[in-house]
Amino acid sequence: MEKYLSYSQEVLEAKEKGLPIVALESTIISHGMPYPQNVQTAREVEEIVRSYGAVPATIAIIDGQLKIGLTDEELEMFGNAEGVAKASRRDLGYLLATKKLGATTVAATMIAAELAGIELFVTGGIGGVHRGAEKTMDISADLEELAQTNVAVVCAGAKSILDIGLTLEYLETKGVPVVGYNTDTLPAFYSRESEFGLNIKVETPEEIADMMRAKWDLGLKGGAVVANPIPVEDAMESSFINNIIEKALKEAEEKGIAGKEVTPFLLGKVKELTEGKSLEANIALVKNNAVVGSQIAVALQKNKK
Ligand code: PSU
Ligand code: MN
Repeated sequence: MEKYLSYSQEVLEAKEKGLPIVALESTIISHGMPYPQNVQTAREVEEIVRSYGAVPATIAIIDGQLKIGLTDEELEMFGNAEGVAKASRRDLGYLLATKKLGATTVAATMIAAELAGIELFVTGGIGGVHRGAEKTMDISADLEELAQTNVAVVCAGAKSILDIGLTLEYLETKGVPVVGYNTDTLPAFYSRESEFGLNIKVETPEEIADMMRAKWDLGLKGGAVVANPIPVEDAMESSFINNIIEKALKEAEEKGIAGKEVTPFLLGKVKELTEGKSLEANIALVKNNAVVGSQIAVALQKNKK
């Protein structure tokens, strides 16, 4: 297994010294944001992680290896490359064997993080149950991963390109805790609230670290969704953004978009229809998640015993 994993110098040292590490995904870089904002955001997020006393590990598939931590050159190359494959659980073996470039989704990043011994992962939004899934069966592999892989995922909730209610039902069935960070409802990514209440609300990073430790000490497999609302000053009006999402969904249906293309198509359409406003919100919420995630990683390192 070791031959498929490759650590950056910074992450290697962090592992040796027992420093807290924060995993970061790369689908958001290749499929979620345009160049050069993607690379710039990735760098800024890494800086935020460092400023909170943790070490960033951006994860991607390059040259037949799962890279745990990218160098500046790798990040620049990756963020600018054409035809990077979106890599979820099912794609890992193929992409490693063929040495193609792969951008790890939430599911694949969780797998890599667990293999690397990293307990915390920061992203923007998770995949989930798509609207109309009762017909299309489009349910993100992210949800199954959350049920079986031991990594806590900090996000800004789920976009309403998904069926948020069904996503929560699925997670409940699979025994995945969904924790509101200072919120009673699941945030809807661009906006701070949704109509869906949560069972667990916590106010400090330490509480999250302690609940994860208790869960894992019991041998209960899987991660958790830590839902951290977008900052007030960056949030978008929910009726405005939902209108746009409706338009994007309609166009996806008319064009017959299916499979792994659905999420990138919808994200791209939303960006286009908001004239870039959604991109600004997206960048702001990822940075905000990095702040909270780094603090949780520090607390997890402390309670590791
Ligand atoms: N949701 C977002 N932003 C994203 C994604 C989801 O708000 O960038 C990306 C993540 O990488 C996630 C993936 O893991 O899309 C889910 O894709 P799918 O629905 O095909 O499983
Ligand atoms: Mn899907």
